[in-house]
Amino acid sequence: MSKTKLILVGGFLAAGKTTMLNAIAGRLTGRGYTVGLITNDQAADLVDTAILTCTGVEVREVSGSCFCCNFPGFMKSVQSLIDAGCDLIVSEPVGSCTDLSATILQPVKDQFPDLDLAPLTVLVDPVRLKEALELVPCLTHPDALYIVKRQLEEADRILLNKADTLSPAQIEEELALLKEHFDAPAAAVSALKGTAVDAWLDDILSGGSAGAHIAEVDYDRYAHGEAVLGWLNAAIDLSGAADTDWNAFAEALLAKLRDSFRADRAEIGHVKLSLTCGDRVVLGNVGAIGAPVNMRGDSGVKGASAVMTLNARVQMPPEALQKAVEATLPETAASFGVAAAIRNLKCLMPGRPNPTYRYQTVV
Ligand SMILES: Nc1nc2c(ncn2[C@@H]2O[C@H](COP(=O)(O)OP(=O)(O)OP(=O)(O)O)[C@@H](O)[C@H]2O)c(=O)[nH]1
Ligand SMILES: [Mg+2]
Repeated sequence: MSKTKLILVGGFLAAGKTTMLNAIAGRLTGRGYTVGLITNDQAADLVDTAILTCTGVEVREVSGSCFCCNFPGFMKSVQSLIDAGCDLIVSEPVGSCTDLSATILQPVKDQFPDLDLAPLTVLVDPVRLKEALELVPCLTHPDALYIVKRQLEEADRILLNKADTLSPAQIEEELALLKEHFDAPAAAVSALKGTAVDAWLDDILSGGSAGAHIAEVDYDRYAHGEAVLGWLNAAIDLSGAADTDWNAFAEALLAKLRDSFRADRAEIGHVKLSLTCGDRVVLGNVGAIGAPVNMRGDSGVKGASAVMTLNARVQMPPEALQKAVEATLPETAASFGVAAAIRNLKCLMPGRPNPTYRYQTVV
């Protein structure tokens, strides 16, 4: 019997991990694999799980802790997907996590030799790369950018994502920067358009060592890089008139949240929502205070009630983040004649990473 393949797709917040998992689920099914996906977050109510469930493949969620700090929980999800018949599993670690080679890949190689681990792929956003290399001014905290650099250092493969937003000359420039600063082979892709995604899959599915590098990580800086981010997950029940325009509501809420964070000069890691009305789903997100709101999913979604999941990772204390959401939500709701009832809300500052395992050497 052939081994189950396990692929980890890392990268900082909003780098495009979930978009990539969404893009490859169908491609891998088309290649004959039975695919399973795993999402991960510090708290429950995940927009990513809602997005990936739409792919139709099996999805598991590890929430309440990152994979590295809950290795048994991660492996339980892997086993559950194997039990469900999956022979290829793709997992997305939390975007603010690094040191995955030491805390996930080495333990998997050591303790689960029956898994065929693919090279660790790390996605990077072109703007974030320039921020991390201090080539552009930014509001992102240097310790958050420290995490971005460690992610790229430990990668077996780097994907410069969102290549569709760059000119050929800009792609060349960014690939040259990656080559100059990091060891792993890098390629430009667009998870959104599917460009160069099959070539990357061909590469990582054909073998190659996984977890070949362990980065030197200063856990004080790493912990601080995570702690500068407030982290909010909420489930919210919405009700209004029978013809409430939920696409417009979602877009207005995200724009208002972004504007409120911009006024506070609190850089956004990622703010995203999914809104379900009957069997239709509205998706939206914003990845920086200077960025436009992106809307995806179904259009023309109207109805009397909806359920919304909201995830926000913003560079501000959790109390301030919660206050901003609790002020913005009723304002937007009122302007649409909507009643918003928060059913579940968790707002936290990620705790110091405390991995289950941290291997010092490559297995
Ligand atoms: N133009 C463009 N946008 C992309 C691409 N890939 C992802 N995006 C956009 O980037 C934003 C973030 O994408 P996600 O896939 O949610 O990013 P993520 O890394 O999973 O984010 P977290 O789970 O919050 O860490 C979304 O608006 C995506 O549509 C791409 O190849 N091109
Ligand atoms: Mg994601």
